[in-house]
Amino acid sequence: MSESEYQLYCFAQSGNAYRAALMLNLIGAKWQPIFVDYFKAGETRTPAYRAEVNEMGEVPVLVHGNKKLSQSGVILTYLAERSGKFLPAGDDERLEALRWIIFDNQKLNGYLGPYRFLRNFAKPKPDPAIAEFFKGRIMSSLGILDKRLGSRAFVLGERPTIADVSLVAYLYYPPEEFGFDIAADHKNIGAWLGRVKALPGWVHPYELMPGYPLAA
Ligand SMILES: N[C@@H](CCC(=O)N[C@@H](CS)C(=O)NCC(=O)O)C(=O)O
Repeated sequence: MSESEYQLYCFAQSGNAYRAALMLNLIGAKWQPIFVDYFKAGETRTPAYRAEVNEMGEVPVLVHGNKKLSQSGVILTYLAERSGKFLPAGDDERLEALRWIIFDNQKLNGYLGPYRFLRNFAKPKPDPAIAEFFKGRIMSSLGILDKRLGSRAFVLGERPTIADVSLVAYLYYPPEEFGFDIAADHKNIGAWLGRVKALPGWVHPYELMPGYPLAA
């Protein structure tokens, strides 16, 4: 029996998993990672993973006792409700957090993650027109987030919530992996990333989750 209260299926290159790993750290939970060999073994695509871990074939998956939760937005909600930390206050904030988490999953990190994958890991390299289309969507969404953060310290207001933990997903990975510098090009996002980074328990994704650097 593990001494950790939580286990998290994850790997270092996954910004989707980083949301859950970061949240566990920020709330001071006792947790341990379970490494998923996504790149070499294609573990998320195996019948065993889909039967025993997640029928959706994705990380992150949070294990808590008999519970197995997937979808980072669900995991963030679960951990916020259990810990009382980063929890939106009241019905209006709860819906507002959900609105930003869905926007993030679909439009911001939902494109940024696959864009980074295509640029750094995909074989064969993608058609440049596809990468350009993704980049256009990403820049539009970054602009929306940057404008939002122009008038508040965190996504919902003056206090960090799960909306922030979701939205930082891929944003701390090195600029070379994207071919553009998100923090430098979007000043409000840059300042907000600094504020999230200053929260007790913050750790970079490559240090927080196993599997970096990639084995040759
Ligand atoms: N919306 C999901 C996205 C999860 C996701 O796409 N995870 C990727 C890794 S970064 C994955 O496991 N992909 C598996 C596959 O495509 O085979 C979440 O936020 O949890």
